Order: sequence, then structure tokens, then C-alpha cells
Amino acid sequence: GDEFDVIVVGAGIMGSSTAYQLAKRGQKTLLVEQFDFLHPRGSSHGDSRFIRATYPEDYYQDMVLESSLLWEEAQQQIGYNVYLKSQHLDMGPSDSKKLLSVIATCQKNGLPYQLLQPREVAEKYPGWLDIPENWVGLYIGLGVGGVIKSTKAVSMFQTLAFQEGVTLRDNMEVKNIVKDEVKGGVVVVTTNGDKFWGKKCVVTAGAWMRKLVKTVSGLELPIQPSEVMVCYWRIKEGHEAEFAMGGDFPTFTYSFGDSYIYGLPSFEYPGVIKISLHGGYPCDPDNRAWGSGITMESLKQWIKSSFKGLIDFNSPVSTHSCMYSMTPDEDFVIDFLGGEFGKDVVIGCGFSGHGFKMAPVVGRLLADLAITGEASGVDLKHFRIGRFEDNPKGNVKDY
Ligand code: PYC
Repeated sequence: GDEFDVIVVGAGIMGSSTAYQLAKRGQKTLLVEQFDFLHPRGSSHGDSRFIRATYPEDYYQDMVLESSLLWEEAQQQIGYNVYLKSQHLDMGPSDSKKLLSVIATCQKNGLPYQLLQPREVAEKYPGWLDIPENWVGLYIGLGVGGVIKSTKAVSMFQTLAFQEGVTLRDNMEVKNIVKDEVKGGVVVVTTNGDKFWGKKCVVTAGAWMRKLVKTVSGLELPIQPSEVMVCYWRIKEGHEAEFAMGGDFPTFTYSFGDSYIYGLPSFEYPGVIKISLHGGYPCDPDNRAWGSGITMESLKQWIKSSFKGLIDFNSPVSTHSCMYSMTPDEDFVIDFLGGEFGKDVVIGCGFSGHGFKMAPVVGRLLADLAITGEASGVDLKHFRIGRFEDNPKGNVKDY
């Protein structure tokens, strides 16, 4: 096997973005993937992901703002688009502490927003949605936010990485990562086919992270893979334009209450719109149900009552199975593995169903950690593994 400055394990959106960042900064880099590149078994495949800046935590909003610029930079470099901008609308009870924190974060960062009363939401989106009397809409105009074309974005980072000199290997499962006692300060990555040596290693293995890290270091990361179902619904004939990307229809979340429903303007399949529940069922990534057991009754009822007959709620036209990797506090893990590996192995995981949009900045941070041993611009205290030793539930949120 060959020798590299950095070996990146796992070529989903996080690993692919990291490999691109590393190579851009002169690192001889290997990106290794256990299945086919762009496979649909993890958390990075599909046509669309949210990018929204409406976070209660100011650190995430900062990361989204930086990522928005980095997405634009990357798509400019490659010459095609992965970032479609749209308006965004969050809806929730007006006394929700979480929603109030989102508003405070927008104020702090000077991000323009509008608070809409139920009547104003109904006026802005006629034919759509009556939010309850004690709810509000938090509206963000065109600027930061919209949709990332997800598989296309992974492919973009892999292509950019390749252009920058990264070695790409797929269908190579990493079996173990150990320190090389002879070479000292070097890690050996053993796959089912080959061995590679790296001065550093970054592990971004998504839903397989818990298993791999346990094998490598014995550490039990509190990350629970969860299978989620993404659903597409038919728009009533003649009304397609009202829900289409590029018009007035926003990316939206109907959340901050008991359940979290989200939707995107229609674009992947003409005449069809993605509306889904944010959340799923615990699963073993190597032994998946591929969707059975996921119930959509509450989602159907919500679509029925919200869209005034404009969307067929009886059954989705298409469903896709995807995966989240949940941490107890839903904050990411971005850290060194530590132990005998010290700062030689860096891990990025636990993106908890909301990380894709921030992949450009996560890649930048993981590359920072691998190259310099520290990260700039984002305070990584929120993302340390050690937080679970202090409190098994992780970071304490004040909402
Ligand atoms: O991060 O905005 C998000 C999101 C919504 C649904 C799934 N992820």
C-alpha cells in the first residue's frame, strides 16, 4: 500500500468535503469508501437536503453562514450548481423557547427575518396552510437558504478532490486503524484489500462510526443510527407551479411543537413535492428494514388538513430510505479520537439529521484539525466527545 499525509475513511458528504479541503491545502490525501461511491446505504444520497440558517444555537447559524459561502465557492469552481436558493418559513407556537432562541440568533447575526402572524401566513401563501392562532411564522427571504442537491454535491466534492490530486478508492472496507510501531507517528489503515499508511487519519464513517471506533479504540460513541423515510407527494394537476422551486413556495418546517414536519419546493420530480417527518427508528446499518414499520398516518393527516386538497395525501408517490446518526443532544462530534492515537486520528460524526448543509465547514474544520492540530473560526467545545463523560445526555440546552 501507499503512504499519504492524510487518509479519509468514509466518502459521504463529510469525507468528500474533507478530502477536497485537505488536497486544496497541499496534503497528499486518500479517500476510501466501503461501498460504491455515491451509494444509497448511508446518509448522503438523494436529490435534496435543506440549507437553512434558522438555528436556536448561534454556533450552528455561524456554521451555516460560512457554509453558504463555501457551497457557492465550490459550485463556482466546478462550473455547475448544487445550491438552489429559496425562501424559508419555520412555523411554531409563538411561546416556543426554541423558536424564540432562533429569533434571538437571527438578531445577533443581523440576519433579516420577518415574523408573520397566522393571518399573514395565510395571505402570503393563499391556498396553503392555516397555522393555529397561537403560532407564528418565521420568514427568511432569498439570501442564505434553500436546497442542496445532495448526491450531486457529493460527486462535486469528489470531482474537485480528484482534480486537486486526491486518490479515490471505493469498495474497500476499513477493518482496522492502528498505530505503526515501527514507523512511529504513522497510522496504518487496513482494508479488506489493501493497507495504507498515513501521517494522519480522518474518520467520517456516518452510521458505521460507532462500530468502527469501537473496533479501533474500544471507545463506545453514543451515536444511534436511525432509519428515516423521505416521502414525495403528488400535487393536484394545474397547481404544480404554485409549489415549484424558483417561485414563492419556501422550504419550510412545521416544528417547534410535538412533531417536526418539513418540506421543500418541488423540483426533483416535476409535479411532486417532498414533505416528510424529521425522525425515524433506531436501526443497525448492516441489517436494515428498508422502511417497513415506518408509519405515515400523522403526516398524511397533516397534509390533508394543511394543503386544502392541493396535494394528494392518500399515499406518497415515492419513498426513499435514509439514515440519521443521532447523538443524545443532537450536536455533532468533531474531535480527536484521543487515547493512544492522540491527535493522529480525527473524527467527524453524529450529524443527527441536520449536518449535510454544513458539510463545507465541517470539511474545513476536520482538515484544520488534521493539518494543524487545532481549528479556527468555530468553537469546538460543543462538539467534543468528552461532553458525554461529564453528562451522558451531552450538552445542556437552555430551551
Ligand atoms: O436540518 O433542516 C434540517 C432538516 C430538516 C429535515 C431534516 N433535516
